[in-house]
Amino acid sequence: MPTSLVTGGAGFIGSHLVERLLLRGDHVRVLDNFSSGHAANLAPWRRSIELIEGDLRDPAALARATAGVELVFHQAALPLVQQSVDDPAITNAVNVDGTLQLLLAARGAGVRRVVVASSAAVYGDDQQLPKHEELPIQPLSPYAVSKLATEQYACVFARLYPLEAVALRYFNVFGPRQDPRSPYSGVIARFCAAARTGAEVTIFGDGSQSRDFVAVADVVHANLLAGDAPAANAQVINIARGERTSLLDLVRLLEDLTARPLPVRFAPARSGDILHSLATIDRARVLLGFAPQVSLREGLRLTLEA
Ligand code: UD2
Repeated sequence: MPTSLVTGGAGFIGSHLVERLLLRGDHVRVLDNFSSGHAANLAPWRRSIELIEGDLRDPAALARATAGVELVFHQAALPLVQQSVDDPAITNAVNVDGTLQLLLAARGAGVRRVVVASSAAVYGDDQQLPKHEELPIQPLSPYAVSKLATEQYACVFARLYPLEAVALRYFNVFGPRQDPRSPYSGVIARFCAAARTGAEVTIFGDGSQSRDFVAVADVVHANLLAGDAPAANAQVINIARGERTSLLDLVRLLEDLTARPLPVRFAPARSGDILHSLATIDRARVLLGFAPQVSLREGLRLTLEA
């Protein structure tokens, strides 16, 4: 039974990865410092996994976490754009240095492949749509810089050393267990939480802005494919659904699913907000054999039910 390590396994995407890796029969180890992850996310599988409470900045924790591991799924990071603007040094220490230390530990432990999580944030607000991986990148926040460094370090390690690595550029991921409580939580987490109780939602701007929303189950599926696909080594790959949906359409879909109106308050657009985001997922199709399985409607239904 191969051992897979999920860093950030107590987080939203990480905990879904843990669940799927256990289902396919892997021995699963989690490294998490619970800075934004929650023990509750792992509760159903707590007895089936090895949990290391530790930090990416701690070489001893990384050595323990990577020992005997074949595959690493690196989801741990400081995820908030605004936090990175307020304190770039800590974002760099965790997301950049932490990733470098993890790659070094993985190399030292003889890990076969590391799959790292990057973000569509690296594209900045380039107006060209859809975003494909060859577009000029334009990070607009220290967070985006840290994700760019993450993917570049992964690819450089794959070229220099006997360690395979793949970087996945996630677009707007949504699904059960995404924390709706922070003001910076994803829009779907917030709108689904409101739709369950009939509470009001706030749309920043006129609601015509659109995103390429991808269900967490599809992101997990892409990770599993990226763990094995030979042609994916040293590549950066968009992970999205390849369709965009406006916030107004999102509200209509939620109203339809819950069979009741969702009250909307309009507020001024957030500064720094981009208008539209859409990915081309041709590279994921070709290199990973990836095809999204979960429609937005089905993904919303699952999120509402959770
Ligand atoms: C996503 C990522 C972020 C960063 C960024 C880079 C998520 C959750 N966030 O931010 O980490 O990578 O992309 O471009 O994936 N909105 C509302 N009402 C709300 C919440 C949001 O109108 O209550 C709007 C928001 O102003 C934006 C849109 O919804 O226009 C999507 O917001 P988001 O925070 O879900 O995601 P995004 O794309 O800004």
